[in-house]
Amino acid sequence: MGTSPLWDVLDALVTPHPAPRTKPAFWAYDGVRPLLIEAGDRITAREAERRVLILQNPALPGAHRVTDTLYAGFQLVLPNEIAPSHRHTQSALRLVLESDGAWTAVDGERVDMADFDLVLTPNWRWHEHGNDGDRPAIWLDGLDIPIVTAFAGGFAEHLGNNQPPAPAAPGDSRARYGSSLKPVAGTTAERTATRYPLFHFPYAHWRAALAATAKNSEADPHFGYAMEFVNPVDGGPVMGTISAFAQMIPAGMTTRPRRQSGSAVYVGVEGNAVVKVDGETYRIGPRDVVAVPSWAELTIEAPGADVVLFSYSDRASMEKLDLWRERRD
Ligand code: GTQ
Repeated sequence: MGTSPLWDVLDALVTPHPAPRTKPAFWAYDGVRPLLIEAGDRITAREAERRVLILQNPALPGAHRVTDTLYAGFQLVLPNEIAPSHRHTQSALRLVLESDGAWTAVDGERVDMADFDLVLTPNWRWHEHGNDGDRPAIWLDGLDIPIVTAFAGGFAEHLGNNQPPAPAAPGDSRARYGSSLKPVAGTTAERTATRYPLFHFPYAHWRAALAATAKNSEADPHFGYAMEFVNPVDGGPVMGTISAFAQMIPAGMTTRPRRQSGSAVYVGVEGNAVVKVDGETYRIGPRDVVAVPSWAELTIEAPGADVVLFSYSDRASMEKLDLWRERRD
């Protein structure tokens, strides 16, 4: 009567270490790009609302997840198109892969998207995307959809008859929050409507920070050089559920094996890396994507030139729930 014996399933339910349902996986950008361009012939951004090819983890096809907890997709916006404004409780980040004139507007504030810029659309912020350039714009969407689904916490609205957000000056939030400064608490310039006021992290800035750090310190054996993108308001993760990182592995280095209970998605930015995930070996160049499930053993080698990677993970969620652990071998 609506019950079942625990003893048959206890070992499967309470495991000695994480037992992810997804597995290590790889997507070559050159393989997916032609499909995305073909999708551009078949459906408009407005019809699709978001013209995206979802990265399906091969262990869970149709589950719309790249790892157990994370979603990833390649989004295409063609010249003169607009992906219309909506908002949802799912938090999203975009790593720009190709753009010459694409933009995202968050609560009415536009930012231009340049290659490898990180753009956030945090929980419940209105966002639309457009392309004022002459070439297709493509970026990787990283969302917490499986996390929000697990909590049945999804809400969404289309702009429809809602009042559009008042237009804000382009770059305004970066001016207020993007220079290691923030408006003094309780003054009128403070953005109190959001806990995540900064949503644009230009590649030129984060790349320079990584280069300067690498110049002035020794590479860490498990990371090379790794930096976390932070919310300037509190120094914490960039969004409530998702953490984001930039990493450089200097030429010739192989990182020591490492595991973390968080799952992650890595994206190639510069150079060519040999990435090993639980015994699977992937060669990843710029714009290629690798899924690293929870507790998979990860090493990264830079056999030729310096390697630069972007990654995002569920660490922000897991730390809040006291579930995050790592092991460095
Ligand atoms: O751009 O708002 O890949 O809402 C999936 C859901 C992108 C978006 C996705 C979304 C978006």
